[in-house]
Amino acid sequence: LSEENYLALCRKVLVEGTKKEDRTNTGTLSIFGHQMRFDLQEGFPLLTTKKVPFRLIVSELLWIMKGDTNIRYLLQHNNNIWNEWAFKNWVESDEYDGPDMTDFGNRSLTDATFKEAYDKQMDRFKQSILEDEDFASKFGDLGSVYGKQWRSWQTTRGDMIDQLKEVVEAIKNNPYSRRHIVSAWNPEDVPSMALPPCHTLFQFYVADGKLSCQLYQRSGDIFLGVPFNIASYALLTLLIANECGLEPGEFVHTFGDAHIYTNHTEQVKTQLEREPKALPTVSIKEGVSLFDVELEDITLEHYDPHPAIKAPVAV
Ligand code: UFP
Repeated sequence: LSEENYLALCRKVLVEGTKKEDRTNTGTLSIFGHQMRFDLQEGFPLLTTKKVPFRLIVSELLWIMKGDTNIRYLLQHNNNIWNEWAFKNWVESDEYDGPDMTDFGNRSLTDATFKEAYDKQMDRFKQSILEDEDFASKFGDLGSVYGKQWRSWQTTRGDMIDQLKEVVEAIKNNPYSRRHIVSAWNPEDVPSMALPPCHTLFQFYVADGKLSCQLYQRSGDIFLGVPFNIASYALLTLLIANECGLEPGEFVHTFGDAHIYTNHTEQVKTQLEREPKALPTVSIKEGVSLFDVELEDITLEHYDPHPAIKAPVAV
């Protein structure tokens, strides 16, 4: 079972990981350089040893594929995973008139009174993004995130490159090329980004009528981020294979710094005690094109995971 590859990574990092300080001051166990392979013919690699919320993965991926960088679309689909990054723009702006929100990520984890005030401001923020278009364009936009780099990479000539569209054309017209690459890492933008892309670059490969994808992830939060990331790139591979008339092959997941946050180790151990089950399947509505696909065109079937496991996010 390919889920074993993920569980093996967890075990390896618990045993061999080096204690390493990190940007978030949480502390991690970390290794450098690792690779997992998922055979997409075996099933869809959504972990079964804990429940992973598939609908959030789909709406985030479609958002990126549309080239959208504003959290409004995500909120309209009840997806809150990027909220904190936009919220930060607002609370640090002149327009913000609420209580002080400095270091809201850490404080909301440790201070219950602050958490209450934070939740209230966050609700206000979400409401304004959804109801007020001007507010949304001012504070909902995350700038040079994945949607921008995949669909409208800014060149020095002043025009844009649609990397996703170009790679799909290349897979169709010249499948055996060794240059099917999309890069999210734009060195010009990195210094001004709150969160430089974790998914630095990915490459496609066609052989025997199958499309494979390899991702280079520079930094992976093994417990919280990575299960999402596996499913997201597996889904991207399925969608592109479907568009190009190919069968899905493998998803190869390569890491730079793969780490378990020290406040996730108990959760990881709980997960490791569980027995993986058969993987679910994902089906895409017949005849729908890659650039028109909507949430309701993608269906997850036979997903019967162990229960979700909660853990604090390091911000
Ligand atoms: N992270 C992931 N996957 C993601 C994502 C973030 O694992 O898709 F957006 C984690 C990796 C790391 C943190 O723990 O978020 C980013 O911090 P840094 O930029 O310091 O690597």
